[in-house]
Amino acid sequence: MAHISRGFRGRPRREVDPARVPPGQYVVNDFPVLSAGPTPRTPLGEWSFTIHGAVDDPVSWPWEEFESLPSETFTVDIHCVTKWSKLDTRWTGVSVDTLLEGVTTEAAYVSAWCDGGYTTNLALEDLAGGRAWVVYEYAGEPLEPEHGGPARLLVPHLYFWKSAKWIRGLTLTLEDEPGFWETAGYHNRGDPWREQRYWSD
Ligand SMILES: Nc1nc2c(c(=O)[nH]1)N[C@H]1C(S)=C(S)[C@@H](COP(=O)(O)O)O[C@H]1N2
Ligand SMILES: [Mo]
Repeated sequence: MAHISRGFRGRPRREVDPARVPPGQYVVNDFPVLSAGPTPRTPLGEWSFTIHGAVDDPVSWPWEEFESLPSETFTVDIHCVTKWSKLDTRWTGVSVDTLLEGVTTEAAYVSAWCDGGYTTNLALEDLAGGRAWVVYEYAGEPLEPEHGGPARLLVPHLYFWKSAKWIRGLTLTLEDEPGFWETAGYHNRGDPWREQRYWSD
């Protein structure tokens, strides 16, 4: 009689709730690195985070001040347009709501800019309401340079290219200004649940 063994072929995979996986995506356990260029390494002493553009008063925090802003630790799922999704990723950082608290603006759009020159555009609405953060810790450790350290934008409800690594600031704008991938043909908003991958979607 055959002995049915559950086997020891590596760690058992956790059951994935299909309702958590957007259309066309598959779940990965590793954390792929996707960068359009080399990894910048800006010393913390030269790092600051700036909000400017169509605002009454621009604001800027050097690293030590940024780090002491009220932070949140939270667990979210992330979805890359190249079709991998990673569930239950844990981050620590500052909510964009907190960063925008003192900011008066007529702007409806934001361009996130980074060391290295990458940009991505978002509706201000998509950064507000507790759905976007500037994070500096992943899984309880300082964010690795390859994944955007010292700090990256995290907008988990949109495809991961909107989560700009090595972020240094937000420019608030009256008109929407497509960023690096958006100019190259990717969707302007990138909602994974609507599978908004390319312009034509
Ligand atoms: N500055 C910058 N941010 C970036 C990118 C980049 O090339 N440069 N790539 C984007 C893309 S396409 C993805 S999928 C994620 C990848 O993040 P990861 O390398 O931490 O997985 O970062 C996004 N943010
Ligand atoms: Mo991506």
